[in-house]
Amino acid sequence: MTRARPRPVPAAVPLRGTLRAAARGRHARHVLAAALLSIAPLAGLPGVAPSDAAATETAPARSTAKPVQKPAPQSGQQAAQKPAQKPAQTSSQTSAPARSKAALPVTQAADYPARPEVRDFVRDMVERHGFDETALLATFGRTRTAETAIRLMQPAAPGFKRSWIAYRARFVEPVRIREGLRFWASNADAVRRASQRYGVPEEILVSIIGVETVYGRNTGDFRVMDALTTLSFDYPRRAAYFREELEQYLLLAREAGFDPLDWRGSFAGAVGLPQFMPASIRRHAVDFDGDGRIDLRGSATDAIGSVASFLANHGWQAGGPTHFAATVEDEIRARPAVEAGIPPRLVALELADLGITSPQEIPVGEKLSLIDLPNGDDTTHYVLGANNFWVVTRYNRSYFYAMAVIDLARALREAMPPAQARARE
Ligand SMILES: [Ca+2]
Repeated sequence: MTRARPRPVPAAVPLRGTLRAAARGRHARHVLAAALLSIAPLAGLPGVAPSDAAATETAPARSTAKPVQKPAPQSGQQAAQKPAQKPAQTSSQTSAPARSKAALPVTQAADYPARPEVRDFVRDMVERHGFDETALLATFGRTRTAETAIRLMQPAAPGFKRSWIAYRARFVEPVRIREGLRFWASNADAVRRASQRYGVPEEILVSIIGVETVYGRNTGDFRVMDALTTLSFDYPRRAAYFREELEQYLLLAREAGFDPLDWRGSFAGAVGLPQFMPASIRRHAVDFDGDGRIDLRGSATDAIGSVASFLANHGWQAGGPTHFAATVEDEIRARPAVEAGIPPRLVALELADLGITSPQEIPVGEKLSLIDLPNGDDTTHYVLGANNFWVVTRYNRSYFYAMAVIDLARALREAMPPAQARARE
């Protein structure tokens, strides 16, 4: 019998626990850095982001995915871990954190214009989008191979055991809660306006930006052009996805009038406070501060509005639940529900047939999915994901990620109700 309800939010996650988690983690260095961030909040160490390693393995049937925000890893369902990133200054930050060695991408010279597949790509951009062939080849001539990006894209080592508790502790932690409250208070109008316009709770918007970049501190130090080109042409497993993103990025650069080599982002090419991939910028980002341009790197207001727009465009139901507590009688009997994947498809009666119930009242007809949150060799936690849980996984396909966003949101909400946030403004 396993019973899992969202764990109560600890008042403070002990640093030591985070360090222990770091020692276990595949991206130990980054976790460690995040832990250190709580000692020296402005030291500029890279944050940790959801890792596919921490989140995958089960639940294969996730094929109904709409375009995702983050590149899904090789297994096809869980999003890539986020890169080691460089802190960036944003309008909401008063201090500019120092650079960290750990966050610096390692690159090497490459002769991309000489490669036939790159020339094919360029020719295609010329034919379909009217790019200047010589100019685009020159851009590729200045592009370097981001070796770190390839390394960070590697899937988890076989035998790696995910731990939801360790993963959660990286995100629902004192620095993000403290900085989240600060960000919420100093952007109270934008957060409220975005919530009202798009129907997404304020704390979810604040939480996502915290999980992604610790409110702009860790937006990435990779040249986006290097990252996307490397993953398009030197990482075959994800080449199709990244070539699309590279195409979108070049279109974006042309539309917005910047040099593609100027922008920095994550190892996967995600940009700004909310870490949008180029296709998502073009499709979902909004100019929410009304200055006539979309700026996810410098405008917290644009970032907030864009996160809300993204979630609304992916089907967020205003006022709807994210999840319910689950009681699983027998894990083997419940297995078909886990294997059915994240998309909510099962109603309470169908779940009951598999020995899955909830201590909470579930509305009749509510479609749910059974989310398993393993803890290494310890007891697996379960929740019942509703539509809005699914929508968060469109931002990053990892359901560990989605649950962490939801739990951090709850911690933020409990720590500061919006009325208080407004009063503090
Ligand atoms: Ca703007």
